[in-house]
Amino acid sequence: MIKHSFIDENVMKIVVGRPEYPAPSKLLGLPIAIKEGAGSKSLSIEELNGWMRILWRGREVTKVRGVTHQGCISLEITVPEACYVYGLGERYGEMNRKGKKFTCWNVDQPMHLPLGDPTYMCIPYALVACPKAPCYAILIDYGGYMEIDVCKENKELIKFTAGTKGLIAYLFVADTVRDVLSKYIDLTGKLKLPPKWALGYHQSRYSYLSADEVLSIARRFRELEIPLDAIYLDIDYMDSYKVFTWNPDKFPEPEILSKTLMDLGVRLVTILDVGVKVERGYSVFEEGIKREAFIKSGSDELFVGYVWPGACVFPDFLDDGVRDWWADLIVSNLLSKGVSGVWLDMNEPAIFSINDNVKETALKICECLSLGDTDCIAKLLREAPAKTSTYGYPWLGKQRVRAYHRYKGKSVPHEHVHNIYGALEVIAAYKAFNSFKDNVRSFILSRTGWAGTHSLAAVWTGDNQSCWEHLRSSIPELLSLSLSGFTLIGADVGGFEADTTPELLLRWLQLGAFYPLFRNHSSKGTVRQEPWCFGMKWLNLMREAIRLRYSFLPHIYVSLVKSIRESLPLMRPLMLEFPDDELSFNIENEFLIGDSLLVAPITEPGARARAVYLPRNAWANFWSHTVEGPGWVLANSPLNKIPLYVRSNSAVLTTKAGRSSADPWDPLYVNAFPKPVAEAMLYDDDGETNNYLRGAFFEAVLHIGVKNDLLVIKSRLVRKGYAPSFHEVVVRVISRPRIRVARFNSICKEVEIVNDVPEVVIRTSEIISG
Ligand code: MIG
Repeated sequence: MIKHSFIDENVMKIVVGRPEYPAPSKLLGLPIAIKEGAGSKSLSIEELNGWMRILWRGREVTKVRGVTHQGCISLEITVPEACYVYGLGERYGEMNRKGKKFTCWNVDQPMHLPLGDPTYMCIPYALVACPKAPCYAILIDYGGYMEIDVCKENKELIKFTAGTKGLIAYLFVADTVRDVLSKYIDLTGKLKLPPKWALGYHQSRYSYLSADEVLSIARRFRELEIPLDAIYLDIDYMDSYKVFTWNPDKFPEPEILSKTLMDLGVRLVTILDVGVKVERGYSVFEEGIKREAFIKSGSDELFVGYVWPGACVFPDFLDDGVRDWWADLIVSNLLSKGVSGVWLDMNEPAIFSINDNVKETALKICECLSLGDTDCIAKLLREAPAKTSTYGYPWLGKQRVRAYHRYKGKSVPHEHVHNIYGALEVIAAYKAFNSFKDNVRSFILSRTGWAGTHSLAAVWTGDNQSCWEHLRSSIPELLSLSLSGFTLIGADVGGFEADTTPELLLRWLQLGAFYPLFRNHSSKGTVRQEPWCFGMKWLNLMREAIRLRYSFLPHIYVSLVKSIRESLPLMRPLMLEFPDDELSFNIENEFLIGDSLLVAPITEPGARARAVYLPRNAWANFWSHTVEGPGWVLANSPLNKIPLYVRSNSAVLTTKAGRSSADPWDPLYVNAFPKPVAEAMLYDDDGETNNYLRGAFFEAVLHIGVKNDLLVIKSRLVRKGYAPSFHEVVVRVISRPRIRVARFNSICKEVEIVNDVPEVVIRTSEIISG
């Protein structure tokens, strides 16, 4: 009933029952799927009354067993009472999942909160963080419908239940939660470094309706000197919502549009849906039929569902050949027209309806949606025949469907692979980028995925609303994604549905300035959310918020490079850095970017201050330069400020905001808080190609120490394979010590005191020459 083998020192594979369907790890080509057979000195197992006890260096970590019942199997794993359970992919509510039951079935989730379960991206993965070591994580290698009871039925048990005869699980064990997560990321896929522009500010709207409108938006950003790196085209750029087409009247010359934008320093990102319109003469449909590329509902019959274009068929991404075909379509219709990034939507897959008896409703839903009339959708859904769903909701995606994939000549029912459909599309998109220009970094934004999608794509949290609650809840939602291995993540800044207000948008821009992915997006029929829509006062404040992002770009980029090297996420819950401080396990309205910058956003209207928990450490307030913490402090936050803190013995890199991510970081400010010694990693590369993999990057480390009134800075050059964009490095000791004399590599340096902060200027050439 239960078998095991070791993957490496920290990881074991457990099989309960007899698995029937191809494992996602294989289908997705995750590193863990090909690593097998090694032994472990630290892990061992023992049998105990039908349980498999798992020991880490002789000490029990957890117990696992499989239980079958009525065509289902449950894999049960014990959790000590003192531990927290995080993860499960994208989820709403508190980060600690204990005491609740969840569903794994990727859907279009318009409910968002608080009862929104399941969500767009469910990953059957739980991270068990214990204040006292060891910690562990489990990934169930199954892509179908699953229910996860996290210590609800039994407070010391997680139960994964699926409608199949067997399950494969991977168990990751280590002394710290950081090591567990890092091991998990290593074995499910390390992130490929994205282009620098992916970290800039992105402007989106459902939809900018013509090439002229897009250009006027881009020009407005430049005129008003608001930095911008990308503009998104939502579904209306297509001809009748047919994928891989361009509307001949509104977007007649995509190459010219993308070229004109590029000249302004702005990239174009286009949406791509998965439904292919059933229409004779439409080449994507015709070609797909010839290739037998679509999901079937019976032996000859095609599976048909209703989405934007009306009746649609769906590419069968389980098949390699179909993925290659999709990749070719992305190349020839998007990338070769000058599109820089692709935005994969509706790939759960989300389908409005499949049943014939609700066909009419589905078509009406499409109509209401394209008019942006949400009340009409709500009404239709209320009135929709209840029969549309086996799993409880009329919203498709939760329906039990008669749909079949083809894998290695065999038919695989959709319900056993549903949750990896989007992840497979991401693989196709990645392939497109690689085959188009293999040395250029890719940018893929996907709404869904599975374990490992974090290595190839960014994800956003789907259709939130313009309300303070969704601003606030985006933080635990994103941190939960971080703890599930994702690094490039963001929520729609300003809120997607409903009407934003200037204060909400401003506070969201200040928060979004520290999301790894910073995108303003809003729906049809809602108040416009471009930064200039609320008058001069707000424009100035919003511009300042977006510039804040650009001044922190060096910190964000360099921290991203470090995070990738360490297989850790960029946006971190406090607990990941301060596991010895148990209060930090429950803090959900603050986070760290990298290991040194603490961000405490304002999440309420009218607030001009907030309580901030500063975990076990001293912190330098980035704005006032006072040294604070550990413990609770009151942070001032007038409308133009978001509370930020620099961790002791570390440094945060900033620069002057330019107009896009392509502007040089010159000078580069090293905001250090040595107590007594801070270390700063300096890094730069071309931001666009993969040449950094072959050594084309600059890297150096600064040691910044304070001894009485002496500031000692030492540099160590790690690599000079690229000429960095900064010529001058300004070291600022932001904890305001009294410094009179400074030395850089034993050369005397002048100290300038600016607002009580001692500053020392170093030429990059001095660092290079050592
Ligand atoms: O059913 O393409 O989450 O970002 O603007 C809605 C239109 C379809 C959902 C995405 C949203 C996008 C919208 N899409």
